[in-house]
Amino acid sequence: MKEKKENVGLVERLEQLETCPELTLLVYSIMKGCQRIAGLASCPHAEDIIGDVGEVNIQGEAQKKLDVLSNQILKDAISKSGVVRALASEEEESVVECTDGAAYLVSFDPLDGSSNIDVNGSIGTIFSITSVEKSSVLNESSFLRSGRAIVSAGYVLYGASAVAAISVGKGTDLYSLNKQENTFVLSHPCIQIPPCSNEVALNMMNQRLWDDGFKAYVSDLLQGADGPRQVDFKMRWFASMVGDLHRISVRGGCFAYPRLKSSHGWKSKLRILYEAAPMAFLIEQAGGEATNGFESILDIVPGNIHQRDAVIVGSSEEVKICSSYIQGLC
Ligand code: AHM
Ligand code: MG
Repeated sequence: MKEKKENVGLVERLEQLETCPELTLLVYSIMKGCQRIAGLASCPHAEDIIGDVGEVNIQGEAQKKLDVLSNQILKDAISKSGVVRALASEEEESVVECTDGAAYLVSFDPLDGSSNIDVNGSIGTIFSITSVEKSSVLNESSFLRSGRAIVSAGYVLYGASAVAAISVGKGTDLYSLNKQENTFVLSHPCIQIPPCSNEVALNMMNQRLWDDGFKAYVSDLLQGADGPRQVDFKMRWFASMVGDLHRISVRGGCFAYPRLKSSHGWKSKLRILYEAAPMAFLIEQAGGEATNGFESILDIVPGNIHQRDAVIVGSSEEVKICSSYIQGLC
């Protein structure tokens, strides 16, 4: 991974990448909102921030106070930028219209991994941006495009320190938040995820619900050096996609949240628009791969804004191997 030579701020880096001014303004506005969330996340004992709101969101999940606050902060930051036609959030039932005739749509998960809020664990924000015809009619279907339409995506991890990954389609850069100056500075330009890794991120407690292909993949991983893979694997699971994908961005690995058997057929946990597609964009821009086991995440066109799918993402060779098992080829 290349180390930075001098302090390069977010806007300067976006200008280096010849990003158009409106998109630079939008990414900057989102990151300003994330800086506010980072401030809130770093004072976890404040009573008005920790705990449940007592409401359930559109996903059927109990909303945390920090979920609600983060959603409002990002809605404000995005709509005040003046360059966004509408936004879709994991915490909002329907799309929210912003500025008439503006050029961009933003989809985001304001605070992913919210089960970690109360325990000071990894949490993060995920976003993606697409362009929209200024004169087109705006409705939910404006958001229902494949991930190939993404022009920029990013995540911010509110961990031991706040770090971010951002791509405007010219590689993926890592940033860290300089708390003294309250700005994101470039830490690692154009990261490249190693194609192979012996670290996997998955929730073993779902084993009984996996399909046979994924069961066979994990069974071979568990045999380590004594099995067909001939190498010992390590498991890492933050229960925070941003935390797990940041580790993978830095040193490689494979994150897998496969589909699970339920009484209503197969179901998946992660949302295409807010989690899977932005992460797939960032990881592909860094040389990794992302699939639902059968097709590239970036080729999937969601049927509604909250649609979910299986996600296998990370080091390219390991993602390919995992997909082969899911397809019954191993
Ligand atoms: P959330 O958006 O409700 O926080 O759920 C998404 C999170 C991911 O960050 C994480 O990878 C996964 O859910 C963890 O799921 P589980 O609790 O089933 O291990
Ligand atoms: Mg989420």
